[in-house]
Amino acid sequence: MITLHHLEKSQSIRILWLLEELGVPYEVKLYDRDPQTRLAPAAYKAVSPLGTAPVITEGDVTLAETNAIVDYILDRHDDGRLRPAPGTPERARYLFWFHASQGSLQPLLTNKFVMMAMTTRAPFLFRPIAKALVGGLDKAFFGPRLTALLTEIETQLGKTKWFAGDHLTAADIVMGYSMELAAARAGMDEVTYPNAHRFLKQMRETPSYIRAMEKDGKGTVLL
Ligand SMILES: N[C@@H](CCC(=O)N[C@@H](CS)C(=O)NCC(=O)O)C(=O)O
Repeated sequence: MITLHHLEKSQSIRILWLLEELGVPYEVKLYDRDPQTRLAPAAYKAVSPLGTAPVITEGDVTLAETNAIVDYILDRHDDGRLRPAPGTPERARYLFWFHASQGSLQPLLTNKFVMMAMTTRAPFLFRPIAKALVGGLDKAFFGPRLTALLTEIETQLGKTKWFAGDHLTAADIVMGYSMELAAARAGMDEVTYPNAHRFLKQMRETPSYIRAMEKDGKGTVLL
């Protein structure tokens, strides 16, 4: 049986949602973040090869990296519902959003968050320098890339109910966490991005997502 090692307020929520959506038998072990560093605790790092969440174990297999875990689970437990078949119009959209989530959006959001934390945690005298540096990086690199992605998200969700089409797929499951993060911390507001917020509402009302959130018990985004 799959064991999901679930770190609170982390990307691991996607795996919990996926397992609930598939109705696969699984076990979940809950871990709190280290109260000081807000990183994964030592017990978690002992399980995860990269020290990061999510990670699953099943028999001799230990697997980290969100999208590797999603594909591993889908390979065994999905009949094609959550991963559109090759050759269908949904397939290209599915592949794009499934990979854009972990290849582009999530790294941009994580880097932005780390940079913001740097400005508040830097020693007092260095804070103005840190702020100027981070502001410059954001203006030249992170800001434009993030805006381009959020604009593309808004356009896509203006055309289709879910990211790949009319039905929920694993692309929505991986995008979901990043969308919550973008709304909470990266300026994806309801006025500029109404379709994105329509997606978030729809996701939060999905029964399998509600069940995952109940098992998680903490809420998704680290603030
Ligand atoms: N690319 C990795 C990123 C994993 C990652 O950075 N996870 C964060 C949780 S949102 C984490 O483990 N943070 C705690 C830590 O670094 O100790 C994936 O998709 O699994």
